[in-house]
Amino acid sequence: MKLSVIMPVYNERRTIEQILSMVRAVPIEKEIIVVDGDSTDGTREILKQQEKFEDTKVIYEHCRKGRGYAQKEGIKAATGDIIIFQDADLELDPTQYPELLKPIMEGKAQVVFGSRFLQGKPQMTFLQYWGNRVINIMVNLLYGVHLTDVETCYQVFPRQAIQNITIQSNRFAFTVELTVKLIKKGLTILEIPIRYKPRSRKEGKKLYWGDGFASLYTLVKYRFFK
Ligand SMILES: Nc1nc2c(ncn2[C@@H]2O[C@H](COP(=O)(O)OP(=O)(O)OP(=O)(O)O)[C@@H](O)[C@H]2O)c(=O)[nH]1
Ligand SMILES: [Mg+2]
Repeated sequence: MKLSVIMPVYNERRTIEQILSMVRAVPIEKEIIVVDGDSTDGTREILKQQEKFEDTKVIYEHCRKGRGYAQKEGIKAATGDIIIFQDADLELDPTQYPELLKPIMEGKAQVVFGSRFLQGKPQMTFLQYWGNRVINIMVNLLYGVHLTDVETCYQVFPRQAIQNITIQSNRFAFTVELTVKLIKKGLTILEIPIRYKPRSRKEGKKLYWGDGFASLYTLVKYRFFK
């Protein structure tokens, strides 16, 4: 069983090395596919050094095309059996991978999501918290599921589960589009609590409120019009 860790990166020179070594330290057979969105802060130079590790492949985009686009490029290049996404910040801890993979390996779930809301309320801003809640409630209502975190970065699934799924979103709405398409395909999603340490915009967070609206539009569109 090989894991493909797909890591979209844009201007993360402060954390890229640390997160890569944290991912490498997880005792699982894996490949790491970093997709750089034409970073301008020195991240690319750091990535050039990181390519010396046999488990690390870097895709250098010619211009910034969005996190979702990078995730799609990563999926195309992946050769592992199971896929997980990893942001290049330190919001989520890779030591949680074994727990996330276990239900899939044991055949107890087809898809696993790490939920940031199953262990109490994370330290998010008001807007982030309610943005997440509203999108989540809408997915539950419109798609008849009982999920708590449809916007999580830790979406874990067998690579072949998305072979016939095409994702249109190139930005942050990728996550919710993938969620609703997995649901529409009839796959069951099991949630597992994860620890989450949100970072602020000052620390480099790139998600903004407009992405929340794009996600809402996406989840309504695929329920009624596609
Ligand atoms: N290649 C690429 N990576 C990007 C782009 N925009 C953001 N990223 C990366 O995507 C990851 C997520 O960005 P964040 O700003 O942390 O967003 P977030 O709020 O944590 O997003 P969620 O995990 O979905 O909640 C980070 O590693 C970013 O560097 C982009 O346009 N291209
Ligand atoms: Mg992040």
